[in-house]
Amino acid sequence: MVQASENLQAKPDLPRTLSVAYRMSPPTMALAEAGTLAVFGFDAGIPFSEDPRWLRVPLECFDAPAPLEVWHVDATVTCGRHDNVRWSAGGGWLFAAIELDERETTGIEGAARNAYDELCRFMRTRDERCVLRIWNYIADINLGEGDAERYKQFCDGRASGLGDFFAEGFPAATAIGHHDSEPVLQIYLLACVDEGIAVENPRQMSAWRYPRQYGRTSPGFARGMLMPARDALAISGTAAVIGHASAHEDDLEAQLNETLVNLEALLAAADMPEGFDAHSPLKGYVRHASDAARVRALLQQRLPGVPVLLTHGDICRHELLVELDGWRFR
Ligand code: 3EB
Repeated sequence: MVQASENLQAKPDLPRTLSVAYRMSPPTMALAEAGTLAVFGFDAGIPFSEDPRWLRVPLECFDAPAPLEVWHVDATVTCGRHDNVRWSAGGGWLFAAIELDERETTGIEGAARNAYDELCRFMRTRDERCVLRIWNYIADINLGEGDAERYKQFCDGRASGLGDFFAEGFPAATAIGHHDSEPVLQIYLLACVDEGIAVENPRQMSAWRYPRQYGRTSPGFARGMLMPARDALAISGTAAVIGHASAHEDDLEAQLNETLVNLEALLAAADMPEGFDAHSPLKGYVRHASDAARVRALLQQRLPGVPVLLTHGDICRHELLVELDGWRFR
């Protein structure tokens, strides 16, 4: 997608973006603060809370103790539940999450269809109808061969549950495999009353144009999404994909370097300043736990001072060993 460059300039009249940060504090403290839209825990042992703004993400964190991810808005936040959807909203922003157990929905395709169908029905009740960013965490993502691989079944179910909901353009997204003991599909999203701008990566084919070899249904996501005020870029799951092909099979360091080149190209396409800083929370997904220390060392060298939450997750193509996503704030 080519954007007129004036579209990318800051729009100070629109609501400032929410803030996203990693913090070492108890979830109850983060939830008690004014303006907390959502709090994410990455440590399997974190105690459960009934607050709809609290979400335990089913990924092990390589940092112990794991930090929390906290989303803040400059407004009063309300929250609630709507069937299987939990949500919170304030200042024009909306967080919504759904978790469906595949054992109750005949597998991953049905779970994805039902989850997206329910999320879309919920979104149609809200004023915050512009979905900017989605995260998908899927059990056993690479199980199965060819079109039967579970990630591809997920893509089929996602497309069928969405129908034409994203006919005007896809949000930024991540789809990662988790290793939780329960086969639960977890999806959460960020939406706003105002539209963002989808950004594509000039080094990568747009995912919705991927050729048939990657599955019956092309994955529907944008490489990045500029927030409505153009003050932050939400970065989709980014790996060593050039054009549509995976690069550097079996070479962790080369894949990570290629991913960083892809991220810089995306920042440039979004007219964001180059590089990352202390206010650019990134997340790393590492396929093999034995690679975590190497990934951390390489990232500390290449992105010094940048907060990176490193998790154990499977990338949706079996040959990919590492993926990054996150935020660049202007
Ligand atoms: C890629 O570049 C890696 O299916 O929503 C990245 C981000 C990937 C999102 C998705 C998939 C998705 O194709 C895979």
